Amino acid sequence: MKITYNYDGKRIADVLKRFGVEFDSFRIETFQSGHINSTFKVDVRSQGKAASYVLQRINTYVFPNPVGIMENIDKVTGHIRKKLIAEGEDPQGKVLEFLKREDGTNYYFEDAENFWRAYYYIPNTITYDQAEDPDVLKNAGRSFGLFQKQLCDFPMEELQDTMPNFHNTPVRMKNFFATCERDPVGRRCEVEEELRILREHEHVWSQLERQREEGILPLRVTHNDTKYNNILIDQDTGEAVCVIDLDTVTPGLCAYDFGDAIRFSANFAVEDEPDTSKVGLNLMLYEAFASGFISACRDFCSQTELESLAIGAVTMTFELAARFLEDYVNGDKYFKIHHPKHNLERGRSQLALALDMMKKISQMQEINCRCAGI
Ligand code: GN1
Ligand code: MG
Repeated sequence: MKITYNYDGKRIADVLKRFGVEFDSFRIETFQSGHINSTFKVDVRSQGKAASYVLQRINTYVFPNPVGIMENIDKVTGHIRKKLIAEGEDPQGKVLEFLKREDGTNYYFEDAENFWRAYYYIPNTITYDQAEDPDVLKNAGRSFGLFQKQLCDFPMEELQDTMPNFHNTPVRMKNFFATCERDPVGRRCEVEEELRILREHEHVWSQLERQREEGILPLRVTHNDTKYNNILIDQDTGEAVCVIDLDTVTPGLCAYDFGDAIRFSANFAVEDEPDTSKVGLNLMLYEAFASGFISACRDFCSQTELESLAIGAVTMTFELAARFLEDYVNGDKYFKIHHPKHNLERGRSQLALALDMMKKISQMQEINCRCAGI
């Protein structure tokens, strides 16, 4: 993870004080890997004692109901914490713990555009933007599977739907097609080929949603943003320690979490690789993640759900292709970009990955069956 500093440090330190943290000195680092929120690590010293916090400014364009998100997070982390305690484990460092303000809220509304939250930094952990070690990836898979397992008895109706249709792929596609129709900044001509390919694969990307509507696939509490860098890994042991980035935890399909993780971590290349000849599904990494994830899910998932996981990977990859391309055609309003064609490149890269997955779908299915013992 690349760390640079580009915010007003004093302001960030002042925000941390709003969460009741007192200190004599501070040091700030910026975490760069998320595409949405702004994240800072703040190391403080107070009377010789050191402590570290993670402070995040929530992107209110993407998350118009940040209070709802923080209320959801409070419930979900509370549920996991209780579960760990009931199992005789110490929850510290295994589930995110957000700082509460005097009024009991776990957020600070500085003004309409600046919504903040803070949690205790979990020491000796690291995040990876790319998977290199299959054993570590397997640990991450198990941990994301376990996250669903820990929440499988959570009363889903208590969660506010803060991101309606977040992984409803047909809705995402419709949005992309509609934005292309409007063509607000004259970029549609650059995505004609991608549009054609996405339309051609409707029978693939609409399948999960149809099975959900028909009640074949059940809703569960899912994470919905299972990128490899959304899990903290112990620097020494390679164990997956804690699932982070809980903004999108809402009812979803098991296959969303499996699929999104595969899309990101089992690619030969990075998510935004501009040279699409380098992009493709690495079956060795696929198997590593799948074996971990399925080992945690096979007790509570139906056979149909387990069989939906491979198509989940293809679906999430097509979906991200459409989301990046939609943002490009819409004038780059949603995802942070680092150069003008970034979203176009991301979209094309994801599309190349989805097409490669299509060629490998039966091998993916075989691996999953073997992992699930079916
Ligand atoms: C965003 O914030 P980050 O980088 O974890 C996005 C995900 C995408 C991902 C693509 C709320 O996640 O849905 O899969 O970028 N989060 C939101 O890298 O839209
Ligand atoms: Mg996120």
